[in-house]
Amino acid sequence: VQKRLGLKELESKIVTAEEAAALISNGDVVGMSGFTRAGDAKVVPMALVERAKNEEFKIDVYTGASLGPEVDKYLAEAGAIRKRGPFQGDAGIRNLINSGDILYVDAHLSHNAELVRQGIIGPIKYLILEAVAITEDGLIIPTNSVGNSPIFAEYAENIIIELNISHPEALIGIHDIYVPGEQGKREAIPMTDAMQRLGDIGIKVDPAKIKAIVISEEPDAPSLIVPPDEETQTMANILLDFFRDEIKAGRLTKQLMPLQSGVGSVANAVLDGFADSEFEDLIVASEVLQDAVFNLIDAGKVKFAAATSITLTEELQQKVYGNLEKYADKICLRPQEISNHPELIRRLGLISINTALELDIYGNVNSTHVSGTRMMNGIGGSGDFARNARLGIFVTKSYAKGGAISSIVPMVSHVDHTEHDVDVIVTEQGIADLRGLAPKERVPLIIENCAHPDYKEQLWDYYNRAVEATGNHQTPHLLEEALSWHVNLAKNKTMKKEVAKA
Ligand code: 0RQ
Repeated sequence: VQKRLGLKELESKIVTAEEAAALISNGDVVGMSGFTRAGDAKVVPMALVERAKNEEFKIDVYTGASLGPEVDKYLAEAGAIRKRGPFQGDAGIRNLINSGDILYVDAHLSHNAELVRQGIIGPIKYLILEAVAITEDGLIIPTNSVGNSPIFAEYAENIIIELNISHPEALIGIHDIYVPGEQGKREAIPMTDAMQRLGDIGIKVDPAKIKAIVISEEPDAPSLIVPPDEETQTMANILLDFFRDEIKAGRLTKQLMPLQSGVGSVANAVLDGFADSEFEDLIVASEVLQDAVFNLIDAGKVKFAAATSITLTEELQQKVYGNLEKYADKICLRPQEISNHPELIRRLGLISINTALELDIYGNVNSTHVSGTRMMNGIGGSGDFARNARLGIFVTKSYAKGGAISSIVPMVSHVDHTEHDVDVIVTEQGIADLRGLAPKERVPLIIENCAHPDYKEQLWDYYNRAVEATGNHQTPHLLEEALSWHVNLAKNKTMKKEVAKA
């Protein structure tokens, strides 16, 4: 502890988790560190769970992104969360959001910091921030995520530090904390290369704001991705072939452009596909570094990887955190405002790969709402990247729930990424390159290349009748039927219907 707490005047602030939790009041807006189950505040939230069992206690919780079970399961299920933002990914809190017990603000992850600056999120009474160390000059060194912690730390009235001594000291030096100033007075973000460092190794805070320090040894909950299967492998191969064609066309080189890949099993599998490829000197400029990125560093394919969090399975946690020195000069963790900044995504020319739940015959994508109403996880950073990337790619299997659901529908039941933000779609069936195409040019590519064979005829039937009924409008739809596939699913547990043969 002595070694990790450089600023000696703070030693008197060391308290138990219960004492720290007692500082927070019913009704407070609380910021917490953590991004995709990495770098979460853990022990103080668990002490809040105990409080909520014995007294009326509800707070608003804002984080970087999804947290592990301490907050997004136990604190939620204790009834202690009134409002949650900007992202979650746990069945516990998801169920409470969808039963109306918790309000959920699902937002672009790069937008949060601006909302804090404007006071829309706030006033933040407390920030609970997991740190690996506090330096002599008072810099707070976050653990394996940065997320929104720098902006929360700037605006929070009070800060509680969870000094987690189980995280390796080798984390010190991998963060790059740069916080843009007020809009209107702000300089251009001085990054022209994804490997550049811009800021400090830690978060500068006024030590007077630090009201408590709790020593913790709680590990992060491991990530839950499942390994690649035959279909995700096929999707990876399709995507690699697409990149090869782009190289032939002179639009990309073997180094590609900086890669962003979303969370989840499919996105991880697609990245894994690079391991046996000819691509090299790849740079990852993403928001989450999952297992695949470290495997690609080991395979000599990735030369640098920047993000705002490192989220690993148990197996990879041991391998990476046990040998962090080996990766230290190849990785960098930034605030999510920077990793997801539209200015940088556009300037650096990112290739972004994110996952859809469903998409429609014109290329609109739903990544968040099952059948239009039930929240899955949230938009996360997928919108930050898709809209601003050089190449916005969406991947999904062509079907879900054993084939009862077609991931390609006449009209998406909720729109996260509009047709204007979607360049390329990949399913295990094939690829649709939509760039430069008008809506009616996209339809045959999406249906023929991407839809599951069981649903192709049904999609054509819808489209052909829509063209006829509208007199060939720009974007033909049968409004009374556009969502009928979802209605059929709700009633009959399948999207399949008998199609009258033309
Ligand atoms: O449910 O496990 O109960 O069967 O959705 O689907 O195919 O396992 O895919 O794990 O990659 O998650 C979009 C949710 C995909 C995720 C989403 C069901 C399916 C399964 C999961 P079961 P898969 P993944 C960076 C970027 C938005 C945020 C984002 C996500 C479950 O990738 O949240 O991209 N993305 N952030 O059966 C009903 C459909 C369905 C369906 C799949 N059409 N209808 N259920 N499922 N398609 C990270 C951050 O921003 C932090």
